[in-house]
Amino acid sequence: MSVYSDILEQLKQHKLHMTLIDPARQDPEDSAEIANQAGLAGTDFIMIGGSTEIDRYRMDEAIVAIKKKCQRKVIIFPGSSSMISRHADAIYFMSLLNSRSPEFLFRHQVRAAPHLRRMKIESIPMGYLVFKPGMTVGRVGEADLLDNEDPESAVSYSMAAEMMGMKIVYLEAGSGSPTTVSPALISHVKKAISIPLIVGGGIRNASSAADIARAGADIVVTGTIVEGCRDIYQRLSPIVEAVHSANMNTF
Ligand code: 1GP
Repeated sequence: MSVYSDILEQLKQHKLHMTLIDPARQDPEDSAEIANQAGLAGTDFIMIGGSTEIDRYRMDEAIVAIKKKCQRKVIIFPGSSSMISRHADAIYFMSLLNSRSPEFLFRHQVRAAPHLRRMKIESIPMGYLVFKPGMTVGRVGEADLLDNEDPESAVSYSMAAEMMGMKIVYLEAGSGSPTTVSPALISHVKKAISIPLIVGGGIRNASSAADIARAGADIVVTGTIVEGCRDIYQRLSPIVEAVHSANMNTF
């Protein structure tokens, strides 16, 4: 089964939690231990990537190590065209739709496409939207940051993503953000599209994760909270549980 079909199948049962691991922040063995603990805590998929440029060799090392310790499927969340690996199960083939730069709209994708085709990696087309404060991805990705107070723009971008054939929309506040995308805005976007909606950035506890899932996020992503954390299982379990038990009112 393709990873995208697997996501859709699992979404019939409950909302999903994904754990983002940035391979630039620790060595491959530590990335693998994060994945192992996150899997035990019930996370549904591992996303690997980030805004710091790293090469294919480092991606390979991290993914091979993760797959030895964790049964979950690994999806690349690339920050550039060099962040690809044949060891991944899939890649979000994403366009940062509110970027001012053609690099992040389509040029990285053009550079990566022949390699991905050769490696036969499943590509999942994704519309990626970055909100204030945006953090590193907002700055590096040259984003015209979207605003929680402007749901109309977020809805228009999300509709455009779906109409262009993208299979997922991702609303991002930026890794490590002090705030999240607001539940009110998530609810507007969810009503406007019929493809799965991912939300991430700044989610640090079960209550925030539950609010975001209840508002309409089909998939909730956390990353920073497990970095450098001694008890990943205890930290993550309540968040995963909050997402899994959120009402299935929207999908
Ligand atoms: C970043 O949405 C993800 O791309 C996760 O954000 O690191 O703040 O959890 P955090």
